[in-house]
Parts: sequence; C-alpha cells; structure tokens
Amino acid sequence: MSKKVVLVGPQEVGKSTLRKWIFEGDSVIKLLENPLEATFGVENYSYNLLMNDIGVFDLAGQENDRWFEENTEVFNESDLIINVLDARFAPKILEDKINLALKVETRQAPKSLLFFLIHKIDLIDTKQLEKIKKALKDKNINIFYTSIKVSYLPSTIECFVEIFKKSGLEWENKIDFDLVKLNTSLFHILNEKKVMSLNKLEDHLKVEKSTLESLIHPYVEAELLNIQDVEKEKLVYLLEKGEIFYKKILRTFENIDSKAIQPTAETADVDSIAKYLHGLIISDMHGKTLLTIETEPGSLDKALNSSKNEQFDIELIGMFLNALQKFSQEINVQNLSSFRVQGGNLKITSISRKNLTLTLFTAPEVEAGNIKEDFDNLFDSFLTKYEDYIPTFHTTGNISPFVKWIPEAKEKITTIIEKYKETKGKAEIFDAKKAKKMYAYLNEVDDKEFKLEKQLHLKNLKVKLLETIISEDGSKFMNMEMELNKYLTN
Ligand SMILES: Nc1nc2c(ncn2[C@@H]2O[C@H](COP(=O)(O)OP(=O)(O)O)[C@@H](O)[C@H]2O)c(=O)[nH]1
Ligand SMILES: [Mg+2]
Repeated sequence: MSKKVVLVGPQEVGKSTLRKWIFEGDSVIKLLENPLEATFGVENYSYNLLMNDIGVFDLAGQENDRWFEENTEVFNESDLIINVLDARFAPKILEDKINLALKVETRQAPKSLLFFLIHKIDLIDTKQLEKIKKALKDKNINIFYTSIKVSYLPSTIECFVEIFKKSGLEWENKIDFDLVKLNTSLFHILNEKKVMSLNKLEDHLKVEKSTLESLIHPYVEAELLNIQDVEKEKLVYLLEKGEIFYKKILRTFENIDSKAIQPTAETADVDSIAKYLHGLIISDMHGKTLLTIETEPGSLDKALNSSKNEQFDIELIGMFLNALQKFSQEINVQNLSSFRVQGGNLKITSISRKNLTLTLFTAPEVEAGNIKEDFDNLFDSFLTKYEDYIPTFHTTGNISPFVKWIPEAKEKITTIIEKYKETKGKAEIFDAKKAKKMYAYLNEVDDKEFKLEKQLHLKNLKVKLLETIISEDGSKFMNMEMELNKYLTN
C-alpha cells in the first residue's frame, strides 16, 4: 500500500517539525530548541509506517498562497492532506484559511481526507482557545488542537493516532473474501456457460480488464483455463482440470464466508487445539501439496468443507491458494511473503519461503500475528530438514519422506497453541493507555548527551511504538515493553 500525505500551511506553523517528530522519531526537546531550516518549494520524503509506503510532501510556507491560488497539481492523488495552522492566528483568519483550503483541496483532490491542525496551542491561553473553538464549531471538518510541548504530547499523540486510523493504513497483507469470491464467481460462470468472451466476463464480474487478466493468468498457467482468439474475440473456457478443480475445491469456497456455517461447532471439546488451529498445509509454487496436517482427525476437512461437498479434495487447496496469492500479488504489485484471507468463520494465513508456502487454517479470532513467529520457526525446521530432498520432490512428486515429519510437527504445533492459549488473554487486550503513556514518556527523554547509536535506537523505538499504538497490536506491545525496558536500563 502506498499513501500520499501532503503537509500544507503558512510558514513557521510547525509542519516540518511535526513531520520529523512523527515519522522520524526526532526529539521534541531538540525540535523546539533548534528550529529546522525553512522549507523551499516542495520537499518530498518517503517513510514506511506499518506496511505502508508513505510519501510526505512538505510544502514551503512562504509559498502557501501560491499552493492555493495557482492550479497546482501538488494535491492531486493525495490520500491525506494535513493543513497546519498557528493557534495564535485570529479566529477570523483561521476561518478564512480553512475555507480557502477546503475550496481548493476538495476541487484538486476530491478523494483525499482533509485534516486541520490548530498547532502550537501551548502559546495561547484557554480563553483564546475557547474563542477559536467557538468560531470553528459549525465547521464540518476534522479538526485537532495540537502542540509538541511536553505537557500537550499525550493529547497530540491521540490526534495523530486518530488521523492514521482514519486514513486506513494497512498492517497486514490481507486478502478479503471478496477476492476469493471473484475467483469462485469466475469458475462458477464458466462452469455454467461453458465458454465466455473476455468482454462479457468483464461485465459479469464487474472488474477492469487488467484485473480480469491477472485473475485468469495463474489458472491458464496451471492449465485449468484456456484463452483462445476466435474472430477478434478472446474466449475463455474451463479445461478438464479446471472443471475438476471447480467441483472439488471452489464450490466449497463459495459458501465459506457465510457466518451461518459454524465449522467448529461440532468439535466436542470446547478448548481443544482444533478450536484454534484446524490444520496446516505446505505446498509448492505450482500449488502441489507436500504435506497436510490436521490438528484433529478431520478437523481441516470439516473447517474447509463446511458445505459438505462430497467431491471435496483437500489436496487441491494448495493450488487454489497459489492462484489467489499470484492474483493478489499482481493486482497489488507487491511481493507477498505472507498473506491472509479472512472470512466469517475461517482465517487463512500463508507464509512463503524458498518457493514453498505454509498455510495455517485458524479460527477467525485467532491473532495470527501472535503465533506467526513460532510457525516461521516450525517452517524453517521443516525446510532445513528436507532441504536436500525438495528438488527430488519437484521432479518425482513423491511425498512419503515428508509424512515422517508429522509426529514431530504435531508435538510442536500443540506446544505453540498451548502457549498461545496461555498468553492470548494477556496479549489480546491492547493496553492503549499504557502504550500512549510510554510513547509520551519516550518523547520526554532528552537524548542530547547520548551517543549517536543510542539516539538512533531511541528514534527507532519511538516510530515502532507509534506503529504498535496505531495497529493496537497487543502481542507486539508486549515485546516492545521488553525492548523498552532493556533500552531504558542500559
Ligand atoms: N511553541 C511551539 N513551537 C513549535 C511547535 N511546533 C513547532 N514549533 C516551532 O515552530 C517553528 C517553525 O517550525 P517549522 O516546522 O520549521 O515550521 P514550517 O515552516 O511550518 O515547516 C520552529 O521554531 C519550531 O520549533 C509547538 O507545538 N509549540
Ligand atoms: Mg518547513
């Protein structure tokens, strides 16, 4: 995901300071003591927050009027425009500037989210602040009152967390069931109509041509579908393997998102491991299955085949995941080293390494982030153990050596899930108050006397902690607390 953020406002209001504080973890003490050099024109920075590439366009204040007067393109395609204004401006001036910004920005960037910061509130008294709030109270806009003076930090942090939450940052590679449905719909219609032109499919699935091509491509490669040019038209149809695939797999997935089906309801023991993890599959880049492990007999089958399709074939799941992954990769244009499909009663999390993919099938409420590291390790131990054999598997398709690993893997899986059950109560509840307090505390640390390395570490910790607060990730926060304690006692 990439987001374009524009920081705009008159000169000296604090735009560059806010940018360096939030995205770089700079010390507010230093920023207040040593002002930054004035920005000229547009300065373009790129940051990474959670899984998002963020391009920040820091606009020079001296030219503020120019940004608004000329038909400038700087706002085009932006996701977020943060307008910074000085709290010391008269209420009437603030109102005028807000009106002008709204007019220009809604015209130039109709899709962008607009935010207004009345910044440096440490420099005005409560009476003045009340006057401003009164003057702006009828404005239907996102407005925040901020300052980076230490005593105002906790509330300013709240403001930025809210801004980022509203801006829809991503913190997990997530594929939602709409994508799964697109795959099932494609096969469903082809199975029904036997053959269809690309144009008709576009209309039927309501997708753009390029998306449709990305959708079809992996299936053509796997010889499930074929495309043929017939009289200036491109016709798509199911091959025999595709028909089997539809009957044995996709029909099952057509209903998997409906909440009415409760695959785990039949599990007798309410706190059994299978209630958390139904099972896992290791497959290769062609979607061939190396190994299927069910946490309880039939647990994976039950979870995946909730519609009780008699022809269901678990061996083909890998192929489906592979196509899904390739498709998402193409439309997101990014390398998915891990991805997740989340639905009403099932969560599918995949980790890819060295042309192999390990996929976990869990209950939707299981926080995959909390167990991912343990499964990374489990996958690594599998890869190390079978490193030499895997090329042979690619040529022969013989899976019998892998089966010997199952008892060992099952033991490890049990340990991982038991540990998860123990810590989940603690980890799942994200202590936002504590995290924000900690973040504010880190901002009070005066790092001037620190060695460069320690200063950098602090900046890094701040940005990481901010990410944790935005994503409300309980287990990440638990780890951060440990890291912070270590840092602070050093
Ligand atoms: N008192 C106070 N000063 C601030 C605050 N934020 C930034 N400043 C100061 O405002 C001045 C201008 O900041 P700068 O980021 O360069 O403004 P820009 O021109 O909008 O980029 C600097 O001296 C900052 O230290 C704040 O919250 N309170
Ligand atoms: Mg500046």
